Amino acid sequence: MADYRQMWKDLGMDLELHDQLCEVLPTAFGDVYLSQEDRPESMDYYNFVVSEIHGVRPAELIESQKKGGKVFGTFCVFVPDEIIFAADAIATGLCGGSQFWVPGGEKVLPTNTCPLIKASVGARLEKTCPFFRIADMFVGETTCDGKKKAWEILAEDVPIHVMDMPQMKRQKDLDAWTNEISIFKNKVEEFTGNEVTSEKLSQAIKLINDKRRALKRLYEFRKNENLPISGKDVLLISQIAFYDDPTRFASMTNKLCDELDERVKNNISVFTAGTKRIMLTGTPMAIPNWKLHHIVETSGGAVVVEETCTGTRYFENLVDETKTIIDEQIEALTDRYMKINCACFTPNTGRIDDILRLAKEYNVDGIIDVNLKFCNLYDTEGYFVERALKEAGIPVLGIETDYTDQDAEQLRTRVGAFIEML
Ligand code: BJ8
Repeated sequence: MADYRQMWKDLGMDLELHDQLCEVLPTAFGDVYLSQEDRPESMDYYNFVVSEIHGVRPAELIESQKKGGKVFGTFCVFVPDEIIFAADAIATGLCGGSQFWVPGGEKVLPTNTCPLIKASVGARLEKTCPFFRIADMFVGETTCDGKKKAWEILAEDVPIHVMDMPQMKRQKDLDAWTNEISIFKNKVEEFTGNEVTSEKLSQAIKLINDKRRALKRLYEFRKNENLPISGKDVLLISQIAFYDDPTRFASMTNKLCDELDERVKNNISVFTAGTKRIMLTGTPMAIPNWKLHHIVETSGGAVVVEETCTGTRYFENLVDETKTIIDEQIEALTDRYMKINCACFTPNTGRIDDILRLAKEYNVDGIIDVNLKFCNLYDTEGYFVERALKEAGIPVLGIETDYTDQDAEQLRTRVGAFIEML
């Protein structure tokens, strides 16, 4: 990796602690990713992005700040990136996916908070992630109680704007979300000094839709009987989508898809015939959380689709590109975003419909309902998810886990037994 120490120092990072993180990541990546055989050559790009994860992209963000640009850090797929890019600013996902950051979060949060929240707060407060140092403003949302309260703690350290999420999807809730997007637009305009015009918003809608189209194209390959790419690799790509430059990301992902087209023509599969096709559903898997994919794919299974926010919920449904008046464009954003079925809504039956539809589309043999420890929303909703799957005759395994390796062996046994019986 190139030398970024000066940059990290200038960002006020804790270099000593950060060195510890830099030591473990390459080994973890090597074990999980580079050990795979016959990976598509175009994965080199994503390998490079990970190897320079705290270097290349942070340097680009700092470059844009030097030219007067602002960077917004986000934690939820409901925050409309389109508004941010339309104001000539940059959005970057900030969710923490490493156990390394959890103890830092536990210093200020109750232990029984989900690891995603603890890691995100720890990464900021312990000064060990450049993205958390660079973001000029954080954008939170009122999705779950843990996040809501965590924003108040983070707000003591960094400017934060919180979007008020409706809890239901009645017309008045959709109107409320349209209003929230308008408030957010005003905030972003004020903070950046740039107006979000309808032309700019049109361009940004197209920009983010292009990223969604690239991801959708990638996911289509996973419907094939012969799988030209592993689930682990697709997870990595989805995780990188949250912080890479959107134009470059779409172009690199389309390039990879061209290679996958060739693989499909030549019947190349990275799994042996008979490998069981597994869907994961549940809470998001923020980078570098590769735990369950790795266990599944080294236990006789292939992950073929994720009904998660680092999966289909991130890219399904496009924003209508035909609107040219700002109010209508904002309504189009509401239409698209309110189709995301997160467990923070009540009721959330749309998610069950999604899972059943995806199970058919991707021809899955079994589903693992995986939830981060202490996520009350997804854990409770698991009751309906697992019942619906049983009724549909689809085998399901419910799992609760965190970012530690403590349960890895036990999970391996349970996942192995589940795949065995499919
Ligand atoms: S739209 S899933 S990204 S809220 S896992 S922090 S819910 S306690 S991440 Fe999410 Fe938006 Fe929903 Fe998606 Fe809370 Fe649960 Fe933790 Fe969660």
